[in-house]
Amino acid sequence: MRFVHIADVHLGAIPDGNKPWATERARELWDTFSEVIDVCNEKKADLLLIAGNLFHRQPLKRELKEVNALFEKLERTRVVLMAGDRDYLKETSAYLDFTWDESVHFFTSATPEKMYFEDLDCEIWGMSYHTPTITEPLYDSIPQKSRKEVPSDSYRILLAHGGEDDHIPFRKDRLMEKDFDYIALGHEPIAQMRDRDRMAYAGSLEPISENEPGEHGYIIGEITEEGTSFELIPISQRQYITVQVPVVRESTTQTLVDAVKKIIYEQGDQNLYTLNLVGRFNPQKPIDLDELEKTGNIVRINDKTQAYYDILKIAHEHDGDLVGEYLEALHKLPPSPLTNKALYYGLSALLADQE
Ligand SMILES: [Mn+2]
Repeated sequence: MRFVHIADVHLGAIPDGNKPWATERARELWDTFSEVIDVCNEKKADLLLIAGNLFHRQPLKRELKEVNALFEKLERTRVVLMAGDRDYLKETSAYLDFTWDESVHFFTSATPEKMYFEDLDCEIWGMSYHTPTITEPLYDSIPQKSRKEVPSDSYRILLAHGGEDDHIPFRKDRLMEKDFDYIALGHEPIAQMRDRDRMAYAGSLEPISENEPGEHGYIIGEITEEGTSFELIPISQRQYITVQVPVVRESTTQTLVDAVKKIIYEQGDQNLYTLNLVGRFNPQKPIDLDELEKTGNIVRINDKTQAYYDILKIAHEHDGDLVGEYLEALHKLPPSPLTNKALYYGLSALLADQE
């Protein structure tokens, strides 16, 4: 039996809402989800498991219709889905009175229940969030596979979301003891998997913030008599990448713009970048961060630079005045990172004062 597992698709989100690429990103979430539907057909998947947060917020009826139209394209794949902490089933949720295509199976219960698919000889356990937080360890109540059940060799899958204090805490090893052939998890934004666990967090399908670096995609797997195997297939259209940009005394805004352009060229101009500026800048050549930000898809610039000062030259020029005395006082202290910080921060304050 072949399955595709996704989670945290976050349809309806507008990632980096104040950035020029936000609208495009919002659309890309839909496009990539649509690609997963094509993958299910190409790979002849039996199951598409969606482990919560298909939507980033309460879905609109029109959005459910759009999703359902995509599900209708599935040739043989059955969809099994649940509501997560973001698209939880509140009383007015559009999920509740929506009529899905017959290929779609939605867990609406607020506690774990099971579905059985006879043709696949597979039982699937799941539930939906009815509130944005759930502190009870609800998955603990799932019984172990009954040895008396006939056929006892049927496959067993769990579709689950959370795993931390406010979102249904559970211990992975305890869940594994319940004889699942695969546990399809959602909630963690970055994919996590260990083969021997037969469980995985798919991670968000497309990353929606700089806190979700690295590759994103869907998990494809197979359950056979021999066991379960699965892997993450990256499919996201963009990645968040953090780069260190060294700043030296000779650096100017233009040399940094050129350096960043090169990095973006090498690592992909579709990607979204956080720049960490490190090193020492020349106070005579301050870096124009606004100009640097225009270089590409820059999410954020963290300026961790310090001013560069020619200490000997300044000491000579300021012999006898306040700046000179400050340098002399610090010179008497044992060298340490703290002294060094005091030297640069103090100097920059005193020199600025003199201008
Ligand atoms: Mn979540």
